Amino acid sequence: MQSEIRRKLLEAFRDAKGGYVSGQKISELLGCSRTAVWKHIEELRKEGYELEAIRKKGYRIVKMPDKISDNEIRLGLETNRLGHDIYYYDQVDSTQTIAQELANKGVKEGTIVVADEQTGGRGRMARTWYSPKETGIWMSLILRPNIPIQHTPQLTLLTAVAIVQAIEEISGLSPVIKWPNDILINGKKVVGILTELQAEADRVHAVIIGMGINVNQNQDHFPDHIKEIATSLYIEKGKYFTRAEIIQKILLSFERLYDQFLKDGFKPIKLLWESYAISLKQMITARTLSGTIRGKAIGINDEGVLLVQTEEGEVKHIYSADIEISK
Ligand code: BT5
Repeated sequence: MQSEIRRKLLEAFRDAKGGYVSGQKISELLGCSRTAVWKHIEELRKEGYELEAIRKKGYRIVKMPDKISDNEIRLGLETNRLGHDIYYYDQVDSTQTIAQELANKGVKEGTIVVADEQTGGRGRMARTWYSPKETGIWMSLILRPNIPIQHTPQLTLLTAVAIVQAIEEISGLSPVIKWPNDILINGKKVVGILTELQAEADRVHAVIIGMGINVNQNQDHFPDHIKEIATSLYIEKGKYFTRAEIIQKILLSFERLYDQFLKDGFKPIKLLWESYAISLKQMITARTLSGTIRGKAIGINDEGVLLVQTEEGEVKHIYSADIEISK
Protein backbone atom coordinates (compact mmCIF):
# COMPACT_ATOMS: atom_id res chain seq x y z
CA MET A 1 0.00 0.00 0.00
CA GLN A 2 1.23 3.48 -0.77
CA SER A 3 2.52 5.04 2.41
CA GLU A 4 0.44 8.19 1.91
CA ILE A 5 -2.80 6.19 1.66
CA ARG A 6 -1.79 4.09 4.62
CA ARG A 7 -1.05 7.18 6.70
CA LYS A 8 -4.39 8.84 5.85
CA LEU A 9 -6.28 5.66 6.58
CA LEU A 10 -4.61 5.12 9.94
CA GLU A 11 -5.13 8.77 10.83
CA ALA A 12 -8.85 8.39 10.19
CA PHE A 13 -8.91 5.45 12.62
CA ARG A 14 -6.88 7.39 15.14
CA ASP A 15 -9.30 10.32 14.98
CA ALA A 16 -12.18 7.88 15.54
CA LYS A 17 -10.51 6.88 18.84
CA GLY A 18 -11.33 3.19 18.58
CA GLY A 19 -14.75 3.81 17.00
CA TYR A 20 -16.03 3.03 13.51
CA VAL A 21 -15.07 4.88 10.35
CA SER A 22 -17.60 4.51 7.55
CA GLY A 23 -16.61 3.23 4.13
CA GLN A 24 -18.11 6.40 2.70
CA LYS A 25 -15.85 8.58 4.84
CA ILE A 26 -12.77 6.57 3.90
CA SER A 27 -13.55 6.79 0.20
CA GLU A 28 -13.94 10.58 0.53
CA LEU A 29 -10.71 10.92 2.49
CA LEU A 30 -8.68 8.86 0.07
CA GLY A 31 -10.56 10.03 -3.02
CA CYS A 32 -11.14 6.46 -4.13
CA SER A 33 -14.04 4.08 -4.84
CA ARG A 34 -15.71 1.89 -2.22
CA THR A 35 -14.15 -1.17 -3.86
CA ALA A 36 -10.72 0.40 -3.48
CA VAL A 37 -11.49 1.09 0.21
CA TRP A 38 -12.18 -2.59 0.70
CA LYS A 39 -8.84 -3.44 -0.94
CA HIS A 40 -6.95 -1.05 1.32
CA ILE A 41 -8.61 -2.56 4.37
CA GLU A 42 -7.58 -6.03 3.19
CA GLU A 43 -4.01 -4.81 2.87
CA LEU A 44 -4.05 -3.54 6.45
CA ARG A 45 -5.28 -6.98 7.50
CA LYS A 46 -2.35 -8.58 5.70
CA GLU A 47 -0.02 -6.30 7.67
CA GLY A 48 -1.40 -7.73 10.89
CA TYR A 49 -4.18 -5.29 11.78
CA GLU A 50 -7.36 -6.94 13.04
CA LEU A 51 -10.32 -5.01 11.69
CA GLU A 52 -14.01 -5.43 12.32
CA ALA A 53 -16.44 -4.53 9.56
CA ILE A 54 -20.08 -3.85 10.35
CA ARG A 55 -22.68 -2.95 7.76
CA LYS A 56 -23.93 0.64 7.98
CA LYS A 57 -21.27 1.44 10.61
CA GLY A 58 -18.03 0.87 8.80
CA TYR A 59 -14.66 -0.36 9.97
CA ARG A 60 -12.95 -0.42 13.33
CA ILE A 61 -9.46 -1.46 14.38
CA VAL A 62 -9.74 -4.19 17.00
CA LYS A 63 -6.07 -4.97 17.41
CA MET A 64 -2.88 -3.45 16.08
CA PRO A 65 0.09 -5.50 14.93
CA ASP A 66 3.13 -5.38 17.18
CA LYS A 67 4.99 -2.94 15.00
CA ILE A 68 6.66 0.26 16.09
CA SER A 69 7.16 2.11 12.85
CA ASP A 70 5.95 5.66 12.46
CA ASN A 71 2.24 4.95 11.83
CA GLU A 72 1.77 2.48 14.64
CA ILE A 73 3.19 4.90 17.18
CA ARG A 74 1.23 7.82 15.77
CA LEU A 75 -2.08 5.98 15.79
CA GLY A 76 -3.45 6.46 19.29
CA LEU A 77 -0.74 8.86 20.47
CA GLU A 78 -2.36 11.37 22.83
CA THR A 79 0.54 13.71 23.56
CA ASN A 80 0.60 17.39 22.63
CA ARG A 81 4.19 17.52 21.48
CA LEU A 82 6.32 14.51 22.47
CA GLY A 83 6.75 11.77 19.90
CA HIS A 84 5.29 13.66 16.98
CA ASP A 85 8.53 13.35 14.99
CA ILE A 86 9.49 9.72 14.75
CA TYR A 87 12.63 8.18 13.28
CA TYR A 88 12.12 4.45 12.98
CA TYR A 89 14.76 1.88 11.97
CA ASP A 90 14.48 -1.89 11.78
CA GLN A 91 18.10 -2.25 12.85
CA VAL A 92 20.60 0.25 14.22
CA ASP A 93 23.81 0.26 16.13
CA SER A 94 22.32 2.39 18.93
CA THR A 95 19.33 4.72 18.93
CA GLN A 96 21.38 7.00 21.21
CA THR A 97 24.01 7.55 18.51
CA ILE A 98 21.37 8.47 15.95
CA ALA A 99 19.55 10.71 18.42
CA GLN A 100 22.86 12.46 19.22
CA GLU A 101 23.38 13.20 15.52
CA LEU A 102 19.81 14.40 15.08
CA ALA A 103 20.06 16.61 18.16
CA ASN A 104 23.24 18.12 16.69
CA LYS A 105 21.35 18.88 13.50
CA GLY A 106 18.77 20.79 15.54
CA VAL A 107 15.68 18.56 15.46
CA LYS A 108 12.93 19.68 17.75
CA GLU A 109 12.19 18.68 21.31
CA GLY A 110 10.12 15.55 21.56
CA THR A 111 11.67 13.82 18.55
CA ILE A 112 12.06 10.09 19.13
CA VAL A 113 14.29 7.46 17.59
CA VAL A 114 13.07 3.87 17.81
CA ALA A 115 14.48 0.64 16.48
CA ASP A 116 13.31 -2.95 16.31
CA GLU A 117 16.84 -4.12 17.03
CA GLN A 118 20.11 -2.63 18.25
CA THR A 119 23.40 -4.29 17.45
CA GLY A 120 25.40 -2.00 19.72
CA GLY A 121 22.92 -1.01 22.45
CA ARG A 122 24.69 0.95 25.18
CA GLY A 123 24.39 0.99 28.94
CA ARG A 124 26.20 3.33 31.31
CA MET A 125 29.98 3.36 31.55
CA ALA A 126 30.58 1.60 28.25
CA ARG A 127 28.46 -1.40 29.20
CA THR A 128 26.30 -3.10 26.62
CA TRP A 129 22.54 -3.28 26.49
CA TYR A 130 21.14 -6.44 24.96
CA SER A 131 18.49 -5.37 22.44
CA PRO A 132 17.24 -8.31 20.39
CA LYS A 133 14.93 -8.08 17.42
CA GLU A 134 11.29 -7.06 17.79
CA THR A 135 10.89 -8.04 21.41
CA GLY A 136 11.58 -4.84 23.27
CA ILE A 137 11.44 -1.07 23.13
CA TRP A 138 14.74 0.53 22.25
CA MET A 139 14.01 4.23 22.12
CA SER A 140 15.73 7.58 22.53
CA LEU A 141 13.86 10.79 23.30
CA ILE A 142 15.37 14.19 22.54
CA LEU A 143 14.59 17.00 24.97
CA ARG A 144 15.71 20.62 25.02
CA PRO A 145 14.93 21.80 28.53
CA ASN A 146 15.94 25.22 29.70
CA ILE A 147 17.44 24.01 32.99
CA PRO A 148 20.85 24.21 34.67
CA ILE A 149 23.17 21.36 33.74
CA GLN A 150 23.31 20.03 37.29
CA HIS A 151 19.54 19.38 37.17
CA THR A 152 19.71 17.02 34.20
CA PRO A 153 20.10 13.82 36.31
CA GLN A 154 16.62 14.61 37.63
CA LEU A 155 15.34 13.74 34.17
CA THR A 156 16.56 10.16 34.63
CA LEU A 157 14.42 9.93 37.75
CA LEU A 158 11.47 11.54 35.97
CA THR A 159 11.83 9.03 33.13
CA ALA A 160 11.76 6.15 35.59
CA VAL A 161 8.51 7.44 37.08
CA ALA A 162 6.96 7.89 33.62
CA ILE A 163 7.87 4.34 32.60
CA VAL A 164 6.67 2.81 35.87
CA GLN A 165 3.33 4.61 35.52
CA ALA A 166 2.93 3.41 31.94
CA ILE A 167 3.80 -0.21 32.80
CA GLU A 168 1.43 -0.16 35.78
CA GLU A 169 -1.40 1.16 33.66
CA ILE A 170 -0.90 -1.25 30.79
CA SER A 171 -0.06 -4.44 32.66
CA GLY A 172 -1.26 -4.05 36.23
CA LEU A 173 2.25 -5.07 37.33
CA SER A 174 3.95 -3.06 40.08
CA PRO A 175 7.51 -2.23 39.04
CA VAL A 176 9.90 -0.49 41.42
CA ILE A 177 12.78 1.89 40.84
CA LYS A 178 16.34 1.26 41.93
CA TRP A 179 18.33 4.47 41.98
CA PRO A 180 19.26 5.87 39.61
CA ASN A 181 18.24 4.17 36.40
CA ASP A 182 16.90 0.64 36.87
CA ILE A 183 13.32 -0.51 36.95
CA LEU A 184 12.79 -3.92 38.48
CA ILE A 185 9.98 -6.41 38.75
CA ASN A 186 10.38 -9.21 41.30
CA GLY A 187 13.97 -8.14 41.80
CA LYS A 188 14.93 -8.41 38.13
CA LYS A 189 15.71 -5.66 35.67
CA VAL A 190 13.00 -4.96 33.12
CA VAL A 191 14.05 -1.43 32.12
CA GLY A 192 17.32 0.48 31.86
CA ILE A 193 17.65 4.21 31.30
CA LEU A 194 20.63 6.07 29.87
CA THR A 195 20.68 9.86 30.00
CA GLU A 196 23.21 11.68 27.82
CA LEU A 197 23.83 15.36 27.52
CA GLN A 198 24.83 17.86 24.88
CA ALA A 199 25.85 21.04 26.66
CA GLU A 200 28.26 23.89 26.54
CA ALA A 201 29.41 26.05 29.45
CA ASP A 202 26.20 26.35 31.42
CA ARG A 203 23.72 25.81 28.62
CA VAL A 204 21.93 22.55 27.85
CA HIS A 205 21.57 21.97 24.11
CA ALA A 206 19.89 18.62 24.37
CA VAL A 207 19.24 15.81 26.77
CA ILE A 208 18.96 12.43 25.13
CA ILE A 209 17.10 9.88 27.14
CA GLY A 210 17.57 6.27 26.12
CA MET A 211 15.06 3.74 27.33
CA GLY A 212 15.47 0.01 27.02
CA ILE A 213 12.39 -1.99 27.96
CA ASN A 214 12.16 -5.77 27.82
CA VAL A 215 8.65 -6.47 26.59
CA ASN A 216 7.96 -9.79 24.87
CA GLN A 217 11.07 -11.88 25.57
CA ASN A 218 10.82 -15.22 27.28
CA GLN A 219 13.54 -16.50 29.60
CA ASP A 220 15.39 -18.34 26.84
CA HIS A 221 15.80 -15.14 24.86
CA PHE A 222 18.29 -13.73 27.34
CA PRO A 223 21.96 -14.63 27.02
CA ASP A 224 23.53 -16.43 29.97
CA HIS A 225 25.24 -13.41 31.48
CA ILE A 226 21.93 -11.64 32.15
CA LYS A 227 19.48 -14.56 32.47
CA GLU A 228 19.52 -14.37 36.24
CA ILE A 229 19.14 -10.61 36.48
CA ALA A 230 16.82 -9.71 33.58
CA THR A 231 13.10 -10.07 33.08
CA SER A 232 10.41 -8.91 30.65
CA LEU A 233 6.77 -7.89 30.87
CA TYR A 234 5.86 -11.14 29.13
CA ILE A 235 7.74 -13.23 31.71
CA GLU A 236 6.10 -11.37 34.59
CA LYS A 237 2.57 -11.21 33.23
CA GLY A 238 2.38 -14.26 30.97
CA LYS A 239 0.99 -12.28 28.08
CA TYR A 240 2.33 -10.45 25.05
CA PHE A 241 2.11 -6.67 24.81
CA THR A 242 1.83 -4.29 21.88
CA ARG A 243 4.99 -2.23 22.00
CA ALA A 244 3.51 0.82 20.24
CA GLU A 245 0.85 1.07 22.92
CA ILE A 246 3.49 1.06 25.65
CA ILE A 247 5.48 3.73 23.82
CA GLN A 248 2.34 5.89 23.56
CA LYS A 249 1.61 5.53 27.27
CA ILE A 250 5.21 6.30 28.23
CA LEU A 251 5.25 9.44 26.09
CA LEU A 252 1.94 10.58 27.57
CA SER A 253 2.96 10.09 31.20
CA PHE A 254 6.38 11.55 30.40
CA GLU A 255 4.82 14.68 28.91
CA ARG A 256 2.60 15.24 31.94
CA LEU A 257 5.49 14.85 34.37
CA TYR A 258 7.86 16.89 32.22
CA ASP A 259 5.42 19.80 31.93
CA GLN A 260 5.02 19.75 35.69
CA PHE A 261 8.80 19.57 36.12
CA LEU A 262 9.36 22.59 33.85
CA LYS A 263 6.68 24.54 35.72
CA ASP A 264 7.16 23.53 39.37
CA GLY A 265 10.62 21.98 39.46
CA PHE A 266 11.69 18.59 40.77
CA LYS A 267 9.77 18.54 44.09
CA PRO A 268 6.49 16.97 42.84
CA ILE A 269 8.43 14.43 40.76
CA LYS A 270 10.62 13.59 43.75
CA LEU A 271 7.56 12.67 45.82
CA LEU A 272 6.31 10.32 43.13
CA TRP A 273 9.77 8.87 42.64
CA GLU A 274 10.10 8.11 46.35
CA SER A 275 6.79 6.27 46.32
CA TYR A 276 8.22 3.83 43.75
CA ALA A 277 11.79 3.56 45.03
CA ILE A 278 13.02 0.37 46.67
CA SER A 279 16.52 1.39 47.56
CA LEU A 280 15.53 3.90 50.25
CA LYS A 281 15.89 3.26 54.00
CA GLN A 282 17.93 0.14 53.28
CA MET A 283 21.56 -0.80 53.67
CA ILE A 284 23.24 -0.51 50.31
CA THR A 285 26.61 -0.77 48.68
CA ALA A 286 27.24 1.92 46.10
CA ARG A 287 30.03 1.36 43.61
CA THR A 288 31.16 4.66 42.18
CA LEU A 289 34.04 5.44 39.86
CA SER A 290 36.04 6.68 42.84
CA GLY A 291 35.34 3.80 45.21
CA THR A 292 32.78 1.81 47.16
CA ILE A 293 30.53 3.27 49.83
CA ARG A 294 28.44 1.22 52.23
CA GLY A 295 25.67 2.63 54.32
CA LYS A 296 22.00 3.36 54.66
CA ALA A 297 20.26 5.04 51.73
CA ILE A 298 18.45 7.80 53.55
CA GLY A 299 16.87 9.47 50.55
CA ILE A 300 17.47 11.72 47.59
CA ASN A 301 17.86 15.45 47.88
CA ASP A 302 16.05 18.07 45.83
CA GLU A 303 18.63 17.70 43.06
CA GLY A 304 18.02 13.96 42.75
CA VAL A 305 21.35 13.08 44.38
CA LEU A 306 21.36 9.92 46.53
CA LEU A 307 22.22 10.42 50.20
CA VAL A 308 23.94 7.56 51.98
CA GLN A 309 24.73 7.58 55.68
CA THR A 310 27.83 5.58 56.53
CA GLU A 311 28.31 3.65 59.77
CA GLU A 312 30.37 6.56 61.05
CA GLY A 313 27.30 8.75 60.63
CA GLU A 314 28.65 10.76 57.73
CA VAL A 315 26.20 11.57 54.90
CA LYS A 316 27.72 11.03 51.46
CA HIS A 317 26.31 12.51 48.26
CA ILE A 318 26.25 10.00 45.43
CA TYR A 319 25.87 11.35 41.92
CA SER A 320 26.37 8.20 39.91
CA ALA A 321 26.88 4.59 40.96
CA ASP A 322 25.74 1.01 40.78
CA ILE A 323 23.72 0.12 43.81
CA GLU A 324 23.45 -3.22 45.49
CA ILE A 325 20.84 -3.62 48.19
CA SER A 326 22.05 -5.69 51.13
CA LYS A 327 19.81 -8.56 52.12
C1 BT5 B 1 21.38 0.81 31.56
O1 BT5 B 1 22.72 0.79 31.77
O2 BT5 B 1 20.58 0.17 32.21
C2 BT5 B 1 20.94 1.71 30.42
C3 BT5 B 1 20.33 0.95 29.27
C4 BT5 B 1 19.80 1.88 28.22
C5 BT5 B 1 19.40 1.14 26.98
C6 BT5 B 1 18.73 2.04 25.99
S1 BT5 B 1 18.00 1.15 24.67
C7 BT5 B 1 17.73 2.60 23.78
C8 BT5 B 1 18.96 3.46 23.99
N1 BT5 B 1 19.99 3.15 23.01
C9 BT5 B 1 21.08 2.62 23.58
O3 BT5 B 1 22.11 2.27 22.96
N2 BT5 B 1 20.91 2.57 24.92
C10 BT5 B 1 19.61 3.09 25.32
P1 BT5 B 1 23.46 0.11 33.01
O4 BT5 B 1 22.87 0.59 34.29
O5 BT5 B 1 24.89 0.36 32.75
O6 BT5 B 1 23.13 -1.41 32.89
C11 BT5 B 1 23.76 -2.22 31.94
C12 BT5 B 1 23.74 -3.65 32.48
O7 BT5 B 1 22.41 -4.17 32.43
C13 BT5 B 1 24.56 -4.61 31.66
O8 BT5 B 1 25.90 -4.61 32.08
C14 BT5 B 1 23.87 -5.96 31.92
O9 BT5 B 1 24.30 -6.49 33.16
C15 BT5 B 1 22.42 -5.56 32.10
N3 BT5 B 1 21.66 -5.73 30.84
C16 BT5 B 1 22.06 -5.63 29.56
N4 BT5 B 1 21.05 -5.80 28.71
C17 BT5 B 1 19.95 -6.03 29.47
C18 BT5 B 1 18.58 -6.27 29.17
N5 BT5 B 1 18.10 -6.31 27.92
N6 BT5 B 1 17.75 -6.44 30.23
C19 BT5 B 1 18.17 -6.39 31.51
N7 BT5 B 1 19.45 -6.18 31.84
C20 BT5 B 1 20.33 -5.98 30.83
